[in-house]
Amino acid sequence: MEKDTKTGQPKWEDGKLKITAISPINIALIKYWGKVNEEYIIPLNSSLSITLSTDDLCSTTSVYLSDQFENDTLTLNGESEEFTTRIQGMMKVIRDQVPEDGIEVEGKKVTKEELLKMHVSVVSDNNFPTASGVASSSSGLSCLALCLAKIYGCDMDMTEISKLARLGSGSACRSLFGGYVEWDRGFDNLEEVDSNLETIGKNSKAVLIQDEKHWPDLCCCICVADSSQKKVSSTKGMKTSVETSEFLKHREKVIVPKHLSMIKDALKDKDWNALSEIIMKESNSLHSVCLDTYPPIFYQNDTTKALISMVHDLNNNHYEPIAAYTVDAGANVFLITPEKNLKFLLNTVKDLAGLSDDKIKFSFEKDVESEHNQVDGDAMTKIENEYKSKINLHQIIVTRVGKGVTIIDK
Ligand code: 2P0
Repeated sequence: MEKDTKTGQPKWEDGKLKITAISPINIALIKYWGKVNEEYIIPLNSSLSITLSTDDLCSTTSVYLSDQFENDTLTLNGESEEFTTRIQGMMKVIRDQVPEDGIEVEGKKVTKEELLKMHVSVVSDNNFPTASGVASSSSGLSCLALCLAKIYGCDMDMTEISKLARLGSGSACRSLFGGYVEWDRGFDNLEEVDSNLETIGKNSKAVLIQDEKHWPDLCCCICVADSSQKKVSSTKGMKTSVETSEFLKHREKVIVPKHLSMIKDALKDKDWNALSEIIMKESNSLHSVCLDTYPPIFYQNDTTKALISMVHDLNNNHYEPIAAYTVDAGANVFLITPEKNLKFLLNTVKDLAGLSDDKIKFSFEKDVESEHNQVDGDAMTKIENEYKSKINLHQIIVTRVGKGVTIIDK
């Protein structure tokens, strides 16, 4: 079992205990869709994601403990929010694991009884707009899980903390590690689930497949699409899929095991040809399940579809794939590409969408080599004619693979 390498400790601030962490979002390359148990948040299938750099998108969460607080509070992006049942569940797990002899912070002892009497205040902010539709649950809940484990002095490594994050939101467990991370569902056969829930709850966890240094040049352009569609939340959407989609059963039995095994090989070998194909087929498989759900769920809009077709056209006109697309429970398109293609890809999408420079967030632009001409002129003219008026974007956020959740000194 890997040991916890995050050394940050809580401190005192105005008589309150405090700890702060920053956490990345992760984008699933093998998608989590469906639960076999809602209470323990046990997924129908294992999934695998790329962790994106906190330099570009992150949640910053501070947890305070004090006997001066009258109740537990949660503030998200400056707004007061209810403590959800899921967060209360996380608190219970943590409070059950407080060490018998309490904790010592900056030379001052706090007994277990004192810790348990204190109320908690959670303050969390994202450095990206909620309106972007980029899901923040993976960063927010992973951040909270690490802060809670640390402030209560629990003896938990990152694997254990991933199980706690999972109880807050399934996909959050994958943000505990950087690089390429699997959420192992925790069981082999569906038949064993009902009678073994507690054991499976202990086995369902994040596993580091390759860290961020293994394949550091994979980048991601997050194409934030205009979407006026009514949004079906992932939690609700995946529940309806479990209840109604026959195709989801095939996905669990056949497609996901195959894609998982292939993607691990592709990552190990840094095989971009193989990786890009699996990423795109997986995304298409998720949205096929959504269409097979009754009533169907439509997350993709015309922009999403145009970007998907455009990627295939670009890839068909190059000796190797230029980019891979992946789409979650929304219209946004995540374009994954090796760094050598990044500027060409970004400029192509930016021009097709008619975006001005102020709509592009690209923090590491100066570290990236300038654009190479990837696709010949005739093919580019065709692509421009085909997609010019079909791509409507709010903004593009450029990022790359990065580290997992980290305690910071704040
Ligand atoms: C994923 N998604 O693997 C998939 C792909 C959306 C599409 O995980 O109910 O917010 O909190 O466990 O984690 C979104 O689902 O759902 C999600 P809950 P979550 O990233």
